[in-house]
Amino acid sequence: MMNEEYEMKVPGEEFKEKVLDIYPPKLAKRRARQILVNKVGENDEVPQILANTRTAPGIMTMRGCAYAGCKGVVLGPTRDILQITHGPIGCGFYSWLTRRNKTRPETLDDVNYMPYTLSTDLQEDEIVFGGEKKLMAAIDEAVALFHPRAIGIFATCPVGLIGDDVHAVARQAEAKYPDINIFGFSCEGYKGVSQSAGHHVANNKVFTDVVGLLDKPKDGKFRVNILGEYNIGGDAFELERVIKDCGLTLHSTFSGNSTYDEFCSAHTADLNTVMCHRSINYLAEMMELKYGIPWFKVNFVGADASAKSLRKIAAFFEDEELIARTEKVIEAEMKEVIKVRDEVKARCQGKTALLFVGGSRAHHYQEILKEIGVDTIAAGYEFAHRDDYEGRKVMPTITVDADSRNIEELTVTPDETRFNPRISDEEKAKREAAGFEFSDYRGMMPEMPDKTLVLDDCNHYELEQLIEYYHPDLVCAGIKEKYVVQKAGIPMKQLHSYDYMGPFAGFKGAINFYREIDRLLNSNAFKFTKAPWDKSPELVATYGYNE
Ligand code: CFM
Repeated sequence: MMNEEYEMKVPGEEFKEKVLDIYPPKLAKRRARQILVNKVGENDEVPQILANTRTAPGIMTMRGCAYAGCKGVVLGPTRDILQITHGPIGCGFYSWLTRRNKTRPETLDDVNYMPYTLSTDLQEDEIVFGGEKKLMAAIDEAVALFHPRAIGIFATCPVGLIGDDVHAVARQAEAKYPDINIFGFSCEGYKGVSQSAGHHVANNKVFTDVVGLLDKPKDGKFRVNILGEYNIGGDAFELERVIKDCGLTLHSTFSGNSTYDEFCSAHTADLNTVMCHRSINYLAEMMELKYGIPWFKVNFVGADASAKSLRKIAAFFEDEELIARTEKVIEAEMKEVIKVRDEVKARCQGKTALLFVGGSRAHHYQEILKEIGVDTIAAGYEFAHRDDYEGRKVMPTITVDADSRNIEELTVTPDETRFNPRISDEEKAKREAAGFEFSDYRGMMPEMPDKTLVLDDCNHYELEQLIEYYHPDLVCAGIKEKYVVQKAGIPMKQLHSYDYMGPFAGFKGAINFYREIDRLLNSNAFKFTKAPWDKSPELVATYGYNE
């Protein structure tokens, strides 16, 4: 007799049932809305996912905190804004370059604060009696040592809990040092459910206190900003090279290899291209409203995606010479890419991967893996919102809850003197009708095959279950996952810091990535690993929880 139940079940559904089984009923019900078997409709409709909500206490989440999203992610890669962490020393120390965001000052005399980490090193005394004085003293000390032009102050959890006001201290400090732009970020770790809240806090402050301070455009006919590119492992260096070759001027990168002046004058560029929409779509949107700069989504992970993005930028400017030059660059770069790709693909074709990364890479890296024949069978974001999964078009239908209401939504109006729409509404509408997409992104799920598994805020228990169930050839995630995966005998690539490698963006980056994945997939090293649980018995327990 046929086992009907078995015959009917899609593997993803079966996995989901199995994994939810261990949770208490209430949590299982919630997780059931965060673990989905993908299904894409004709117009990109996908199942609705529950995202950007609190992780259940006790779960070993892969997420980080709002402070990490603000200080570590968005502001961290600028080299000449002096950044002071107001809090215990650990917060500053662990946000100090572990993400491998690089920078390259133009001359040896140029300011670079990135090799330093500055913290107020809060102690019990300040937790009891307040830390504002210590913060002011830290600013005095930093000014005397470094003479910076701009200082950012970042609040951590305890600072918020005891009620220190980083903004008030910033104002006092500015009165004392009128030549220095001093601004605070309310990015206490608990401010939101993940890093994502910190991105938004950072975007708001950079927009109100930095962008627009310097009306000085860079030279060049086609001036482009890249938003959401953080120069991990040198990604921005590779993009700078290619963009220059095409004949474009890179005005400002937010924030890989960037400077304060580039932020201040970013509003003078002709176009905003958005790489990681999750972390910075707010700034793109606000700059369009205030200054009239249009934006669209690009992706420089993968050689084909890079070529597509460059073509889109060239098409935007409608300049024959630029278009021809861009095509030439793509043609020249793709020669080596295709050579390596073919060689690597022959060895990697048909392998499978699981991808769990922040808020855009779990999507972007599926494309580059596909280029060498590696299929992503399950993927998820740590902290993305529904639009990152389902497409920007669902944004108006996203419910705002108490946690997201925590973050200020700025009301932005056109700048009285500097609002200058780079293209008129009619022109924009005309181009959109012809298929050119502005202010949009498609989301991860519409680009994943049916029956693949999508998990929001995947945790360590679920990752272990996934490995056991799917036996993937490769897992891509972060440092907290790395050693568990390797102990299971599976190669693991960190897609946050790239471990020790990079760049992975652009054409040369794609070649680096193909080669790295080839080495990981086709070396037997991890199969020889004996995990501790293979050597000694594992303790098993069940929740003593009853509804
Ligand atoms: Fe954007 Fe990022 Fe990402 Fe992100 Fe990040 Fe990162 Fe990331 Mo780690 S900004 S959302 S908060 S692409 S640090 S460079 S790798 S989780 S997927």
